[in-house]
Amino acid sequence: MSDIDRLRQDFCDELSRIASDTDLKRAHDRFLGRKGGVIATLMKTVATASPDERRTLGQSANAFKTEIEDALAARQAELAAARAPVGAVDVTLPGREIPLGHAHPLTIVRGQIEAIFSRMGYEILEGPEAEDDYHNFQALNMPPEHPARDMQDTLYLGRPIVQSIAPSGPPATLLRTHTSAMQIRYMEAHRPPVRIIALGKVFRRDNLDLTHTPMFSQFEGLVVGEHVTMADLKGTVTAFAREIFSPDTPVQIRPSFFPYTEPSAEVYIGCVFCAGAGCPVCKRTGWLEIMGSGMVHPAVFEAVGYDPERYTGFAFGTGIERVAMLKYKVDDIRLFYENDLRFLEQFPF
Ligand code: 2NL
Repeated sequence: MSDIDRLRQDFCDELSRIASDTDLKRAHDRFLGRKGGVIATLMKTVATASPDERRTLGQSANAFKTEIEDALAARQAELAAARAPVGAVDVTLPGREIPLGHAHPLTIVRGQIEAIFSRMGYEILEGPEAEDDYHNFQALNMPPEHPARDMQDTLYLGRPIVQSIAPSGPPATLLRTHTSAMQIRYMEAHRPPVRIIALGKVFRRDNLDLTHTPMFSQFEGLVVGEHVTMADLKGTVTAFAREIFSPDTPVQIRPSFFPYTEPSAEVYIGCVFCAGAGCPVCKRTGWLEIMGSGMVHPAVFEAVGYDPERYTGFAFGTGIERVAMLKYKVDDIRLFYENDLRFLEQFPF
């Protein structure tokens, strides 16, 4: 009899700890399990008791069993009542994080370039990637035999390079080697004043290395008016460099040569890696070239029907990758095209 009282106390403790269906099953198995359960074991003891004890003991054991069954059933009903209905929203759960995508680093830099020149009053141009020989080369003072054409190896579509040697027949189409053709087409269609920026992909027969890809992006600016000078060119490229890099970026221009500008100039900024102290990237010079520029060659104005006696203008151009590499200190241009998320996820910063 005292054994049953002890087991009842045990059961009461277990019952008070039931908080889930798993707890409920564990208690059920422990007390009502057919093999080795508390009640099953108790019943075996009853069977071995003396005949006069067996009756009362049996009654108590059966009563205890019913007690357990009722208590577990009641607890099960309580748990079911407390459970949220199927499909209910648990408003206490933390929210699920939604991973946000973001722009490619070249898209970010391109957007910044567009914003800077839009604020300066420039119109933004886009145009076809397939061009003809005339707009890509000839109108830019690069006639068929001009040695400057060797500066860029061109990707031709359809008809081969023979076109430039045999100018009769349909014009050769090619993948534009610079964004200048868009500016030529704009000048053909508009009278001065001109203040435009042309951006887009350009294509060259280059092999892949740390600084070259056969396709890259360029931006070019062009300003034409009646009193445009080299001072305007220097002020514009300086303002651009200080906006895209930092307000205290040192800027320098040096003489250069391009067939479509005279005079021509290269634009340099103080090395972003060593702040001008000299390092392997700037080859110990403290300066990095960021773009080409110059005063528009009179032959270009002639080609688009502008009077070179009346109008002057300046132009500049560079790779968007080059700007992005200097801005974000990226040492390999191929990273922009490999779609490696470990690289891409670092932008913007
Ligand atoms: C470059 C790119 C430059 C230009 C681009 C230009 C465009 C027209 C007329 C005159 Cl429509 N010039 N663009 C001028 C100078 C430099 O930089 O050739 N880098 C090697």
